[in-house]
This record gives sequence, C-alpha cells and structure tokens, in this order.
Amino acid sequence: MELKEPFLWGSATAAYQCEGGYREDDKGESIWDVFCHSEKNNINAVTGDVASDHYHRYEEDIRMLKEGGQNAYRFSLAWTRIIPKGTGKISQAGIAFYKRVLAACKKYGVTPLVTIYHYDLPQPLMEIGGWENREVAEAFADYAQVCFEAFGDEVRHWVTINEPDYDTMCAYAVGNYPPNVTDMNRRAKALYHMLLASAKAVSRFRKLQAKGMIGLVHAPYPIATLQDDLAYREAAKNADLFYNRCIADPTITGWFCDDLFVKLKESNIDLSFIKEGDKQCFMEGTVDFLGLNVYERAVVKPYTSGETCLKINNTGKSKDKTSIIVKGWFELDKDSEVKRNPWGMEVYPKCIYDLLYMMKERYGDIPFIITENGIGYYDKLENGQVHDPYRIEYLDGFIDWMWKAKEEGIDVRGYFVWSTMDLYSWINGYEKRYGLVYVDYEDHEKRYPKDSYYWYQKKIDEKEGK
Ligand code: BGP
Repeated sequence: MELKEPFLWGSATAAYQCEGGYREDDKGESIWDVFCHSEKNNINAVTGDVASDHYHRYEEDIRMLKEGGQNAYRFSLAWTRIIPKGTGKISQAGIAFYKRVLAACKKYGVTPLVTIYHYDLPQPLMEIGGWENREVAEAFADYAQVCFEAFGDEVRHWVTINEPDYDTMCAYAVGNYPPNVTDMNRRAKALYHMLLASAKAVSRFRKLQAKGMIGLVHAPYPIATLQDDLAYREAAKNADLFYNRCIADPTITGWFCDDLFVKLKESNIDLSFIKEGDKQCFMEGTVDFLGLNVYERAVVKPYTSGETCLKINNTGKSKDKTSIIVKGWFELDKDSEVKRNPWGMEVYPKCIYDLLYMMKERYGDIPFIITENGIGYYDKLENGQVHDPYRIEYLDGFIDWMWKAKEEGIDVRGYFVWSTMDLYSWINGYEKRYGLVYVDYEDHEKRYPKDSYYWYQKKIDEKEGK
C-alpha cells in the first residue's frame, strides 16, 4: 500500500527577498541587485543587500519554522549564486550554501519545496536581451539541470519558475520591475520564453529521471464581475485568458488555447517568436503539479476606451492607485464592499475555494499546492510582541476555504504562508511586512514570532485533528 504523504504545512521565501549576502562568496549580480542600486529606478532607495540576513541565519529561520508547527519550507535558489554569470562556471560555494540550507531542513524534519527561479535573472543575461532572448530559455534549462544534479538527493518538490505572469506583467507591461518596459509585444515575447524555459527544464528533469515532482508556480486570479450581462461575461472571459489560461494551459496541457490566439491577433501582438518544434517542447514539458499563489480576486468590467495602461500601486503611501486597462480585453473594476489592506489588496478568502474549483473543472485531477498566501501590513513591534489580528483573520479564512475544497475532493497537497519571516517586498521595500516572524532590520539577530506564528501552529493542529 502506498503511504499517504503528509500534507505540507509551511511558509515561503525567495532568495533575493531574504538572503542578503549579495557579495558573499562569488555570487554574481542579478537584475535586482542592479535595479536596487540604481537611484533612477529605485524609488524607495532600499536594496536586498542584507535583507533578512537569511544567508547567515537560515538555520535559525528553519528551526523557528519547525518550532511553529510547520513541516515544509518553500525557498528559491539564486541563479547568480550557483552560476554567477548566468552561464558557464558553476560556483561550488553557491552549491555548498544551498546544501547547508537543505541539511538544516533535514535536521529539523522540514520538507523543502525548491523554486529554481524567483525573479532574479543574472545581469549578464539581461545584457543579451533578458527573457526576450530565446537563448535565455536554454540557459535556464542548463541552470535547472545543474540544480537537479546538485540537489536531487535532498529535494522531492521542485518548482521551475515563480509567477511568469506577474513577473513579466510588472517587468514589461507595468514597468515597475526591471527592465522597466511598457510594451505588450515585448511582454508577450518574454512571457513565452519563460514558459518555454520552464518546459525545457521539466524535460531535463524527466531525462535525468530525477526523483519527486516538478511544477510551476502560477498566480492566477479568480475572476469576478459586479454585473452579469453579456459584456461583463466577455470581460471576465478575456481577463481569464489574460491572467490565467495563458499560463496554466501550456503548463498543464502542453499548449495555448485557440481563444487566446484570437485575442492576441486582434491586439496585433507579433507572435513570430513561436518557432517550429516549440509545441512539441511544451507537450514534453508538462508539470506534475501546479503551485498556486493566491492573494485576491481580479474584479473586472468591460473595456470602454483608451490605450492599454497597467498601473500597480506599489508604494502603499497613496492608497489604491492600481488601475488596469487592457485595450479590447477588459478593465479592472473595484468592489467597494470588500475590506482591503493598506495597499488596496482585497481580503476575500472564499476566492481560494472558487479558484480551486475553477482549476479542477478545467484541468481535472492535477495536484495543487498553495505555494503562497498572505497579507502585507505595517506591523508594530511592542514589548517584544507583534499583534497582527488582521493577518490571522485573513489566513484563517483562506485556510478554512482551502481545506473545505480539499475535503470535498480537490487534490490539494500543501499550503504555504507568504512569508516565513519579514523580508524585502519588491518595490515596496521593508515597511510592508508579510512574515509570521518579525525581523528587526536594525539588528537582524532579533527575530520575534508574531501572534500569527503561534496561531498558525494551532490552526495546523486543528486541521490535522490533533
Ligand atoms: C508574489 C511574489 C512574492 C511576494 C508576494 C507579495 O507575487 O511571488 O515574491 O513578494 O507576491 O508581493 P509584494 O511583496 O509585492 O507585496
């Protein structure tokens, strides 16, 4: 009889956001190192140079995670630690660092879920065109293979790429992530190459007969409308293609749906980046599971007028500036009935249940892992304690709805809070905190479990019937 694997209850981080140690050993520069050191681009003038100092404190972070009742840790590998220039020479020091992290996971009985790429492209690869250059997809597959070979004995849960959709949307459509472009044609090309890269990496994984499961992490949006008529339904369908199907279809089924091609052609997107043989590559690179980063819904309405323009509120200083118009597709709407965090993010826990049902109906019995779920806030440390009832309320709702879907038969294998401890929030800097553990950025030695950390431990016990 096959032993049932325990449900993964954990929390997540990403290399650039928590490691720091940006010059440690022979680490190369990533696009985020360059971006954060550029005065012109970095509006908040903060960097990930030290971040949560996880590079030096990983053991303590993993120990605290375990002591908080969690059994799994999702983290990412920095490409620039392992292959400092993106291609070519491998850094043994970089490999040794992640071996130490994996050894700490083993020591504390924590299952690692390893993301190979989480936004931090090596700068030399940006200099040859970044994700717009098809060669980067091959370079990624080579890098992934190095990871499978180096860490294959310790890792059973792999993720190729984190959020190709959101990353390329910010980098090439909103323009707030490096390389700060606003061009839907360039975005389509970069996104396609990222998906191709993931498929190529999965093929390498299969060829090596590596052990375990491999997936991709997607940040789909449960789509909602405030009215129900033909135009609103059409907007919802377009938003679903834009946010969801363009990633999940090729990743799970091996190719894009016809409706997506119709919309892309209507929008005059140049698809000449699709080459003969690619479809085969996608078909061979389908995943074993899909990771879902779930934060909020996308409430949409019909497109009315104006050019495509995507803005995401990322400073938190002026509330709710997010506005999205995708010409000919949809516009972002706003549900004023729903509670929000200071950055305008919705608190609508049932969306995880709706999303899981939508995904199951569309893709059948593929396993899902909730790879991120969490809420950013301006937490306050008072007398060594952080009271974060807003985080508890948010997570409690999401976990209950996720668990309900699981009990009703949807194959959910794990759930990870974003984030394990406070860390760098892309663009927002350090004021927006997501962690279960508070990090004192003035004195990294001081880490304080928040109320939500203790609450999560009890919640896990409750769900496990302990
Ligand atoms: C996800 C990313 C994470 C994390 C999180 C919160 O999209 O995978 O890296 O940052 O969002 O986002 P932010 O920090 O921008 O609020």
